[in-house]
Amino acid sequence: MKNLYQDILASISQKKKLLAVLIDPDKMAIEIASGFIENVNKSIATHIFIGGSSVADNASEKLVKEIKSLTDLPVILFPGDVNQITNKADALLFLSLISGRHPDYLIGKHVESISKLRKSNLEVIPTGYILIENGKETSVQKVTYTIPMARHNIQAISDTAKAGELLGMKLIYLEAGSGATHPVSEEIISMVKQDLGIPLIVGGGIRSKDQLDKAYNAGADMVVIGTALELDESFFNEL
Ligand code: 1GP
Repeated sequence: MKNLYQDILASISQKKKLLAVLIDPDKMAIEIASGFIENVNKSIATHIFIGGSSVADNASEKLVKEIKSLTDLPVILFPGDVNQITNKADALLFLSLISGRHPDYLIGKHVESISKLRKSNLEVIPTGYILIENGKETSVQKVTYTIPMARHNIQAISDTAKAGELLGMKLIYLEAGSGATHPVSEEIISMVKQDLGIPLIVGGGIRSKDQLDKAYNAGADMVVIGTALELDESFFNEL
């Protein structure tokens, strides 16, 4: 069986930068998936993430199944809730919202998901998920009733990421939120990265090649782009 986490580590040690295209099953109709995935396949994308804040039961499974038939790229679940977990994907980001203090998103949903995970052969990748204030309220904030971390309090963000690593998490995801006004700043990315021994994912509000390069140069190992590609597929060409 493939080990996607080991592949991520190997790519990073070869100084390769990774790009995940995020697809929200709530926003992508199955009928248009094939045209979109054709563009993903031709692009520099290395991974496909599937997930959203609130997705109808079975929508995630149907979309993952369709996408798996259209691409060889690894398909990783980035679920907003337990109902988005499907065995049809390759791996699952087992997200713990460590920027917040809501027990459901720190451990509760994880316990709820175990009966599903016991029966699946998904690769489970524990991921510390850190929501950072971006200028407007995001859906993660609304759904989880948690407060994002203040942008200016970089030390606290870095301490939170390090605590996640020391708790045994294998990835840290700095999230500005889908459609964020301000992506996570280079200053935050670089300070978090300096002190981190595990791969760093950055996402939220990245809309240009310049912003993508800045995130990479500041230390992001993987960048996630959703909204910009959803709204305008010609952005694939720019990338
Ligand atoms: C959201 O980080 C991802 O969870 C991607 O954000 O949709 O703004 O690209 P965008």
